[in-house]
Amino acid sequence: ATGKEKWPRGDEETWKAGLRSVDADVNDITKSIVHHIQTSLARQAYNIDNLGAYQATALAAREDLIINWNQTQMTYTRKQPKRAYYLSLEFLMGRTLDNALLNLGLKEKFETGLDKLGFTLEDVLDSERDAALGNGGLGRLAACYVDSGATCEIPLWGYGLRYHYGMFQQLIAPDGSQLEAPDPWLDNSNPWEIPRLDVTADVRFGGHAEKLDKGRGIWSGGQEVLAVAYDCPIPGSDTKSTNNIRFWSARPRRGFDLQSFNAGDYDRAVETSNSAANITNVLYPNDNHYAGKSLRLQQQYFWCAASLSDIMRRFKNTGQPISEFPNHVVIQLNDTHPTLAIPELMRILVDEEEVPWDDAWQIVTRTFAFTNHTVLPEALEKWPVSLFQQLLPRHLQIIYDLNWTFLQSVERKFPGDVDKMARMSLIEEGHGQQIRMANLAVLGSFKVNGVAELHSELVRTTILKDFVDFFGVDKFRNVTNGITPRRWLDQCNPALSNLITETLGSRAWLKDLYLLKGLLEHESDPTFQKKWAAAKANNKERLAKYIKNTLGVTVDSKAMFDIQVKRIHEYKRQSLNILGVIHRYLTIKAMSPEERTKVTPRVVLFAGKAAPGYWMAKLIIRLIVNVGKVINADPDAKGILTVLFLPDYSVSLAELLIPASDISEHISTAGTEASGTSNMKFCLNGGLLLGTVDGANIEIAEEVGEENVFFFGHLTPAVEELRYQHRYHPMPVEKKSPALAAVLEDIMSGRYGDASIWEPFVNTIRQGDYYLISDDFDSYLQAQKMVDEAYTKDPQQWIKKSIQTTAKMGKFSSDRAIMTYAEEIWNIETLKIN
Ligand code: B1H
Repeated sequence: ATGKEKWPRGDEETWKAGLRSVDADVNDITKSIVHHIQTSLARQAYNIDNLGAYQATALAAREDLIINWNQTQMTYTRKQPKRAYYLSLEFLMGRTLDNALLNLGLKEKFETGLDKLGFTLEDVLDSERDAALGNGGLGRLAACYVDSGATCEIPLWGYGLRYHYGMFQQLIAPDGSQLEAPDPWLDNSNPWEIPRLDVTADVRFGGHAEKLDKGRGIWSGGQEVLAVAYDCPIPGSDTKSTNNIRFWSARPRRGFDLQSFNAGDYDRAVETSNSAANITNVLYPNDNHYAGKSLRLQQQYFWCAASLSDIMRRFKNTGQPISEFPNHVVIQLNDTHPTLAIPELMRILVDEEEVPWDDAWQIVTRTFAFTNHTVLPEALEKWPVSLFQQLLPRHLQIIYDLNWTFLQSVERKFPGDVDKMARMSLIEEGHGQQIRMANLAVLGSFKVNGVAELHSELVRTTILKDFVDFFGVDKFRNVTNGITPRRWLDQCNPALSNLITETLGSRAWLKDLYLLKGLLEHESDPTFQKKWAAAKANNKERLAKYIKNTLGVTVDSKAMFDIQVKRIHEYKRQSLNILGVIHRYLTIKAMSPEERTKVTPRVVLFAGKAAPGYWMAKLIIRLIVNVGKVINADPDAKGILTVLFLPDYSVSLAELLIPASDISEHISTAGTEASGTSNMKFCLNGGLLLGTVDGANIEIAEEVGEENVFFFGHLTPAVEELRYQHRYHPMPVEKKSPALAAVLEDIMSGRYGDASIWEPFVNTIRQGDYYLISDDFDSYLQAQKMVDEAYTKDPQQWIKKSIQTTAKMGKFSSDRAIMTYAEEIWNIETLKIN
């Protein structure tokens, strides 16, 4: 017991004593917190709850951020460096307070200050809601990149949308199904945003477009929506450099449609105003999947148009001629979602700035760079031409004109290759034409990159091969993803971070992650090994406590923690994991009590959301939950196998789970996971990796040594051939993998609920098996066996592997990634803020 069970106390005496602290800095902090409670929150000083204390603490910390923010922006304005803009429809920020305090170097002082006022920092930090304006890896990557941009002192701003509702909250029904509830994250107000009600942009939708001479046009009529800016300061670590994400919020242009209002049609007037505000209402919850909704296209244009108008205004303030634009501005497109920025900049230059068409295209194609994040065909964005005609008629004209010139140049380079022309065209013909956003993004960008070596190679040789032939290979690069070690080690794993700092003698490794190599000197030191193991044990106990509090389940924190957390998707193969779990269960059931004592105890943890419309993914969740129920209730498995699905995966839950893993699973079908970034997070925290030869797993193995990872499964080049065989020469599962056949039979026996529930899932494997579960199953079991053996037979060797893994993860800092963008793509320099 800490003696703080009855906190927050917040009684008058504690507070008054707190305000008389001897440390002047701490005194300033307590004063500021109390000041914000009384004036900003308008609440009485005593008997404040943790939420109130959090809000006041955030407002106090925010002042330091804003001072640095102002200093940074002033320096940019004065020195006019080239700036980079990261356009992302998703920023999966998670919580901010802990990160802000750490980056400002004020965490300990705030902890003391809060303590003096009767609060624990831990409870206060826990009162913050996650900002979940993203789906998964792509959105979290954007958050890591702005962190690194500020830390590396790069003039980098993010542009996004201020959704009123973030990623839905996931609930698990009694029958194991996923339920979704809205995430009204702004309900308690957001202390980290600064409304800029004076920073606005008009965005037009609909109306009609007329062509003038020389490629110029006029777009008029339709409906105008107002974009209002909300700024979110992004502090660097141990630097004053503080960058910005500008989030746009939609407001009706005039509040009401005055004509209808005066005509007495109040309902209709309010309706238009509602439809405008709808644009930034909610984040689309699809990961790696294109849904083609009109409102989504409106979100994309609204955000691109507002951001470009803002960027253009800032550029014009420099007084430079428009031809200088690409020397001052570079725009990184986070996937194809912001591709409309390309025709929009063209429209601004040609129609509004009266730049000749060819000169305008020169400017555009020196401004944009494009990151592709997936090769899955179902994720490629293609918008119906009819929808463009209705919402963005002028952009449609521009795209047609660009396509006309482009296809002529393709014809000149590859005369008579009509198939190539058809594949490369910006327009897909068919029942109703569609605009191919990836083709447009490639055409309008000077560099295109994938997010891991294998993925970039697949981009060059498969989905964008024609474009490589046309533009030359130099345009197509790789920038392997990275993660910020501040949040993903220092903040989420204080036990390990402190041990590393103590061992290396400074915190410099947090800004130069290759310094972790210094840990290798100590890998064989038994005292160090013991401390290393103790940190992991501590994190496992912390997670076990959370599981007890939320699910009421006791897990043995001495067991091996085997974790798979990510969006639920067939290509990520949570199915393979749960089928393997059933195999393990059947094996245990077949054992004698004597044999069971020799089994390595395991806790298998799953978490992740399924897109609400992705039926099969939701069925897989249901299977995991129900398999867990049966196993956890079976005395035969007691103490050796526990299986849990933790609901409502989030950044904050990741921060709890990742430091607690002994082994984590990254087991996508080869060639499908572009990179993965949680694989990096687990390994940085000393968890070992069990995975396929896919995405960034490959580069992780290169760095930490293949002897430290557990690889299995077919390789990328085999996938196509296997799929062909499934189609034309199918082999029964019974023949291919008797082990898998037994598992499928067990599922269909009704043990986990009626067979009719699971039949559609089992059929995906028996018929077609697109994700190659049956091909990889035996190899997966083999790898799992090696994991068991390595963990049990030589625990000391396992600790050594864990140390080596962390020590060799230097490459995967997002600082390295962002510096690669700066140097190799953006041609931009760092700028020290004094
Ligand atoms: C990734 C997406 C994605 N790739 C469409 N593609 C979306 C596509 O809302 N949409 O329409 C949302 C997300 N997300 C992920 O990006 C990859 O699957 C990961 O492998 C990769 O690590 C991550 C970051 O590059």
